[in-house]
Order: sequence, then structure tokens, then C-alpha cells
Amino acid sequence: MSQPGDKYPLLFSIDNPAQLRELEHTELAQLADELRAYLIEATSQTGGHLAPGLGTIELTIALHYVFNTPQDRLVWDIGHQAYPHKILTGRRNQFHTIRQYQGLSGFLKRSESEFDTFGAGHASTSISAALGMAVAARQEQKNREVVAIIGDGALTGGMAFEALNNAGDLDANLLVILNDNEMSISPNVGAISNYLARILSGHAYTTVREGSKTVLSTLPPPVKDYARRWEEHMKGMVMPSTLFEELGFYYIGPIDGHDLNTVIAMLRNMKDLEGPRFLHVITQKGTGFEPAAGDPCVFHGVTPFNPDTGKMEVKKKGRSYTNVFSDWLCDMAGADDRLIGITPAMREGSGLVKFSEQFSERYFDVGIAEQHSLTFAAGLACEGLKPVVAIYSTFLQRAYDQLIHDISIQDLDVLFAIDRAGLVGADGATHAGVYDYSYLRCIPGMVIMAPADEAECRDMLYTGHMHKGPASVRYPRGGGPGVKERKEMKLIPLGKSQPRRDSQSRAVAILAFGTMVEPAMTVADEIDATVVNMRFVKPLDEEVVLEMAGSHSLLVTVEENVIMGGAGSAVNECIARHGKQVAVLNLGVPDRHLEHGSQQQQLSEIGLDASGIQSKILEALSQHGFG
Ligand SMILES: Cc1ncc(C[n+]2csc(CCOP(=O)(O)OP(=O)(O)O)c2C)c(N)n1
Repeated sequence: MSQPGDKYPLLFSIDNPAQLRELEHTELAQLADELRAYLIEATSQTGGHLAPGLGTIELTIALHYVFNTPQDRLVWDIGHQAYPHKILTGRRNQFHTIRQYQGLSGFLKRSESEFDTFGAGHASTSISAALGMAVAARQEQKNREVVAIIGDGALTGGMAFEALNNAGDLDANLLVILNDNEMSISPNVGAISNYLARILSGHAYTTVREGSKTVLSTLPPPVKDYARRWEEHMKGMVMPSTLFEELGFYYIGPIDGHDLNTVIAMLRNMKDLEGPRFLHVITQKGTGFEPAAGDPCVFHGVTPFNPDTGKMEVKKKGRSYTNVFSDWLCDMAGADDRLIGITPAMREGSGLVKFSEQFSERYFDVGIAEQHSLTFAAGLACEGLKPVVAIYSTFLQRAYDQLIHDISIQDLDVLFAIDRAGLVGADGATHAGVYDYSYLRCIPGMVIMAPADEAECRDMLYTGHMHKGPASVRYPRGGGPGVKERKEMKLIPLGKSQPRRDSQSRAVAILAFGTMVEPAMTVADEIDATVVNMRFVKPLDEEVVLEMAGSHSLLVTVEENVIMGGAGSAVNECIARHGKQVAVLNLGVPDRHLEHGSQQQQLSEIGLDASGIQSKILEALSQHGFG
């Protein structure tokens, strides 16, 4: 029987980068071919991020070939393009477990490998982290190189520029590599992106660069130094210096990131230099796999697919909350021409494709710039427009001060459509949307709604849009119970819950929030409990809380959010404030970071599926002597 090693002999002969560095330069092209083919084959079975990794095959090989990893530090931004890095750093044999329960993480993780020098998942952190490491090396007199690898999408995030600003000033020994493929998930946006394209099209500049590059790579260090100064001189004569040079970096590029020889030569050159250095590398997402190169946006993240044709498995999925939002947004925009739709670089994920096509003049992709997206919305709202910020729960964390300082204090009319709230499955801890009830609830005036089904989601979005002041609707990844929305939209009375089930025994009342209404109903049918769909985390329906506390032996709160500070805490505070004596059980996400897996696996691990909820309630009943 053939073994995987037969198909990928060179790749399977390398278990770590030290062995990679033993290879002859001439063998690296074959390694790149094998790594690419292996990545395609493996992700065709598991799904995951594909196009970004296909674009970084040569860069990854070159980095581990030239730098003495892990002593030299490679800091990848986001981590979705680091699958080749994972395969080359001792994780090839577990690669088939990527993004699965108890398997390899889809992002970078310090606890997974010493080669993952900095955990990531969110964008634009690499330069800051690498700068910290470079300064630590200087402080500790460690002779090591630190390299940050950042995409042009991630470079649209403000923090990347905060770090460049700081690095240039500190004169830190840091190499920043810009992996420029002109794509974020969708085509990259913004003036910096246009600027990078202009650099790329600067033929004169490239020509000088190409010439000097060849010269530099062949010269011994002292002569090279001289040549570098000559190159600087030439460059200054040909065209103005780049933005990165103005910031204090020694800039080289743009170079072809798929040309292994060039990349290796350039990295060697730059390794010999000191101070802040910037290498601009041009790559193409999806290189070497026609379907992915042809549609890098679709192949950014994939479900299992046919490795010959690229055809993805279409799982029968119901209507997702993202679809509900997408339709609502277009309907609402049709009815209200003050509506503006904003996304921080998540057009596809947040369901804005249709809106961007139908209402292009009211659609704004602001780049991976969550902070800016909120303050931009605030400015629009000041002038009487009605911005809707479509944002993932996990990414809203980035814009917390903007939420308080720019929106809440000024009581501005901004609606937050918070997607991927709750457990998000394969993306794991870095993308968990389990904090928003807690971090939103303490902000004065913030309305927080959580729909129990699709129809309610549409009405809540409408209610939030009509509300004066900031409001949010938070909904999960995927679908709900499948309740069809009505075309006409209905206002939901602010802070009013909805009774769902009355019990005979009056032993247990379950106050369920959002996604937890469905399992609560299943449990209630089994144990005869009362169920209330709370609808609002804020303002909380205090009347119903007090009524339930007065009429039932055990109050159970259940939410897909951390227990600390969440919806259950709001119920506890209400009960305490009114001096009510009642046994309470708070169910939700525990005080630890949950690993990746399917949403169902995650829910069952923490007892938030129907059977887990039921057994915790039964346990509490017997503990309190009500059993
Ligand atoms: C703070 C934050 N916002 C949004 C995202 C979602 N996201 C993941 S990858 C990506 C695009 C990144 O583009 P780029 O850095 O150019 O890398 P490429 O995929 O092109 O290699 C986005 C927006 C994120 N990971 N972090």
C-alpha cells in the first residue's frame, strides 16, 4: 500500500526546520511543489484556510531556510496563512486534525508549538508583538532576529501603524515583511492599498530594485554596505522614498514572493542589516491551485472540496442568521434612505454582499479597522444618518472605547448587528463571541437584544433601527430553529420578555436568553418547567424576573455568554436589589477559554446543550432539597 511519504518524499523527510536548512538550495523548489500539493490534499479533506497558505508557500520555506527558527522569531499576523508553517514545524502528521475538536488550532498558538512565537487569530498584532520581542532581545542582549509577517489586509488595521510608528523611532532590530496580495478576505480597500498598488506599478523603481538586488545578493558584507548606500542614492534620484522609509525603515521591494531564489537572497541580505527593515513581497492568494487562484475570496476559507476540481461539498444548511440580517438590511435600506451599512472588512461573513450591490453608495467597507468603523458611524449619526455596523462579536471587542466614548456618551443612533455571538466552533478561543453581554451590559443606555429565532431577529433589527440611541442585536453563527420571518416588521416593546411555557408544578422557571430558548424548551417539556424568552439583556424585564422569583422555587438563567457579568448576573443583581429570596442557578460559559471544535461539541463540553442543562437543573433541585 502506498504511504503519504511516497507521494511527498522530500516533505516527509523533514520533521523540523533544522532539517529543512540541511537541504540543498536546489531542492527547495521540489519542496515547495510537495508542500503545495500536500496542503491542497489535506485541506480538501478537512476544510480550513486554503488560498492564504497557498500564497505563502515559498515565503515560509525561505523564512525557515534563512532564519534560525525558533531561536529567531517569526511572528505571523492572524495565522490563517500559516498552515505551511505548521506543516514544516513538526505538525505535519497531525495536520489532518486542524480546526477539529482536540486537534490542531487553525491559528497560531504558543502552547501548540515553540515555533508559534505569538498566538494570533485577530488581525494587525504582529508588528507590535515582534517589536516587543526585538526590544526584549536588545534588553537581554540576545542575538536573535525577529520577523513580523503581515498581510496588506492586516496592514489596514490601525495598530499596525501604531507599531510601525513606534518601531521606526526605537530603531529596533526588526524585519517586517509585507505579504501583499491585494486581497483582504475580499479585495483589499483603502488609500494604503491603493498606495501599495502604485508602488507595485512603479516600473522605474522596480527596475532599480531588480538591478540592485542582484548586485547586493552577490557581494561580501562591506561592499554590500557601500552598494546599499549607492542604492539609496539611486533610489532617491529615481522616485520619492516610500512611506515606510519615511517612518524609519530600510525598505526593499516589491519582490516576487513566489520566486524562491529572490526571496531567499533578499532575506539573507536583510538579515545582515540592522535596525528596522521592511521587505515588500508580492504574492498571489491561491497560487498553484487554479480554482483558488481564480476565486481567492471563496477559497479564503473552505469546506472540504474535490482536490481535482475545487468543487466544495455543499452541506444542506438552513437559513442562517446572517441571511436574515442580509435581507433585513436591504429591505430596511429600501424603506429608509438614511440607512448606511458599515463593515470592517467582513463583507461576506457579515452578510453585506447583496447590500453592497444594491446600495453601493451607502455601503462602506472600512478595512480591518473596527475602532474606526464605530467612530465613523458616530460621525454619520451626528449628522442624522442611521448607521448599521455589522460586526462579529469577537471583533467588536477591538472597539470598546469607541463604543463608550464616541457612541454611548453622546447617545448616538447606531445599530450594531452582532454576528457570530456565542460559541463559534472551529475558529476557537480567539474568535469566541461569548463576552458581549458582559461588556455591553455595563454601558449606560445600551440596548441589548438576543433573538430566539429568525423571525424575532428581523423584528429586533427593526426595533434597534427605530430606537433612539445605541442598540444591538446579537445572533449566533449558523441558523436557528427555522421560524420563517414575516415580511412586515414589528416593533418589540423595549425590555419586554415573552412567556413561552407555563409549568404546573411551579418548581423551576428558566429565564432563557437568545439561542438558549430552544434547548430550554426541550428541557422544560421533560421536567415541566416554566420558560421565558427574555429577549432583552438590557433593559432587563425586571417585572417578570421578580414575578418568577416570587412564584417558583428555582430560577435558572441560561445564556450563550460567559456567566460572569452576563445576563444571569443582571438577573442576580435585580433579585438582590429587590431583596428577593430565591434559589438561582446561572448557566452559561464558564470562566476559561474554550478550544475549537464544532459548536455542538463546545456546547456539550460545557453543558449548554439540552441534556447538560437538564442535568444541571436536576442537580440544583436536589441540592436545594426540591428534588
Ligand atoms: C481584528 C480582526 N478583524 C477581522 C478579521 C477577519 N479576517 C481574517 S483574515 C482577514 C483578511 C486578512 O487579509 P491579509 O492580512 O491581507 O491576509 P491574506 O488573507 O490576504 O493573506 C480578515 C479581515 C480578523 N482576523 N481580525
